[in-house]
Order: sequence, then structure tokens, then C-alpha cells
Amino acid sequence: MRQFLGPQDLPGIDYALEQARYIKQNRFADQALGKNKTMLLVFFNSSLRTRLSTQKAAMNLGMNTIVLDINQGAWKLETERGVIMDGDKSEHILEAIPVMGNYCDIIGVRSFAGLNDKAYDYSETILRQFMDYSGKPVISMESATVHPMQAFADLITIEEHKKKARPKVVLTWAPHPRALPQAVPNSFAQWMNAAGYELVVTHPKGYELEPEFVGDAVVEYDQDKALKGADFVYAKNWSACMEPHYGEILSTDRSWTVTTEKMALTDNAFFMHCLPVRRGMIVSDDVIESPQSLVIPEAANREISAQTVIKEVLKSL
Ligand code: AN0
Ligand code: CP
Repeated sequence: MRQFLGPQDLPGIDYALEQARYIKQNRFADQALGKNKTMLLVFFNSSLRTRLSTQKAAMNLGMNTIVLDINQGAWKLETERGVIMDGDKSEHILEAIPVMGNYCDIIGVRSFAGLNDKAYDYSETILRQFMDYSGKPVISMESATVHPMQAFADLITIEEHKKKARPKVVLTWAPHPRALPQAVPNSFAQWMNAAGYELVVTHPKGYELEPEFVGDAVVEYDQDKALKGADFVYAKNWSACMEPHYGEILSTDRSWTVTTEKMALTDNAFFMHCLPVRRGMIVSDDVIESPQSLVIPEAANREISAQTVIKEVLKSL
């Protein structure tokens, strides 16, 4: 496996879940696989969970890890080709990437969508440059359009808690004061579809996601209707995806906040969110603190999804 952006990069979803179950019980069984191998994690954006869980996963596999925060201590990188570099950027990404590739065996990259230019974001320009110029396998740690290790951890969490083979999973938009990428909802929808669950996506009009991720999921503009009979409620904010409003905030309607009243419409559903979450905006304190809240087990499973993915990459080195 030379790249990881989605379920299509793994040998199969059932295989991946089986591997994840094994790894959760046997975290240190594959230490020989990663011995003297180095995992480099490159962050263009902030992170708590991804930073810690991916390092932990690599260490469980016997690897060494190096973390580089591009915005703290590295040279400011130019990412556009063809510019005259007379501004504040000291180094071009097209030199920086092959240099980084020399010091490691696998690279994880966090490079959020800029939300200014949809074509630039949706062609995964930064991640593709890493794939093309590092000479090393590249894992998305939330790139412009996907967050596959999060969605894989969410899938593992649902598998651990579901009470029926094909649960009803509702992905709901919720309000947020800042414009956020579509990577988390894109990947969540993609992985839920890959798992064959019943998926309903609900959001105000104008927040439609790309059909390549939504697939055959039902899109329901009435949140209350969508929540009826749900087994899992996955809340997330995202900015508008469709032109001419790409990256814009079109609604801050707090009636979409997931509250106890909203959860009462479900079939005693579990509440999920990738974190970090803004209480009072996305979800009420009562819901996130309730016994039905899975936010902490989801975050714990980030170690497992990362380890499953890194192990597959190590096997192919
Ligand atoms: C990011 C996002 O929405 O993509 C990261 C989530 C894992 N969230 C924020 O920037 C708050
Ligand atoms: N869920 C997630 O990716 O969290 P971080 O942004 O803290 O890594």
C-alpha cells in the first residue's frame, strides 16, 4: 500500500476491520515489522488526536517517529509553482518534500482545505505533491478532501456498539462559528457506504456534499425527520461545498444543534463526533456527557485505525 486516502486503498473493508480487531487485542505483536523504520508526521494545521494517536500507533509497531509542524520552526513554504519567491516564504515545497522523504520510510500529512479554490482543494494538490515527490508512501492525516483515519476509527467504533447488522446512521450538519472543511463528512459518508450501512445525510439546503462521497445515501433537509429511528447520530459542521459558495458559511441556525430533545427522536441512538467539538454549538453538554456519547471511544480507536493502516504500509515496504 503506497497511499492511504480512503477505503479503496485497503485490501477490503471486512479485512480491515478484522485486522483492527486483532490489533486492538495485540498492540505490540508486530514490533519487528517497524524496527529501524521511521514515520514522519508533517502538520500544516493543528492537531491533538491525530498527532498523538498516529505516533502511538507507529511506536506500537516498533517504529521511530518524527513530527514536523510546518508553521512552528520550519521555513515558510511556497506551495505554488512558477512564483517569484520575493515574499516571506524561504523554501519551496518541491525541494522540501524530497528532502523530508530522505529521512523517513512513511509520511503522514495533515493539509486542510484552504477553502478558497475548490479545484485546488479537490485535486488534493498538497497531498499529491507528497505522493509524487517524496518517494515514500503517504498517508492522509486529514488532507483537503478526506480524513480516512478518522472515518476508519468511526467505523470500528460503530462495529463495536451496533445492535443490528445494518444500523441506521445519520450524519447531521450542525452550526459552527468558523468555516470548516468537508473532509470529515466526506470520509464519514464514504466509509459508511463502504460498510453497507443505512446512511442518511441531513443539512440545511446549500450544504450538499460531493456525490462521489454521498453515493446512494438519502439526503434529508428536515433534521427531525432524518433523526427518526437513528441508531447512530454523527454530528459535524462543514462549510458549503458547491460553487459559487464553496467554503462559505451559509447558516448558523442553532436549531440544528444536537440536544437531548433531538436525540429523543432517535432509537436511543449513540452520539458521535470526531472532536474537537464546540459545546453549545454542535452539541449540548447533556448529550456529549450522556452514556450514549461515543466521542471518547472514537478518539481511542484512532490509535487502532492508524496502526492498522501503518501496518499495511509497512508490509509493502
Ligand atoms: C477540523 C475540521 O473540521 O476539518 C478538524 C477535525 C478533525 N476541525 C476544526 O478545525 C475545528
Ligand atoms: N479528530 C481529529 O482528527 O482530531 P485532531 O484534529 O485533534 O487531530
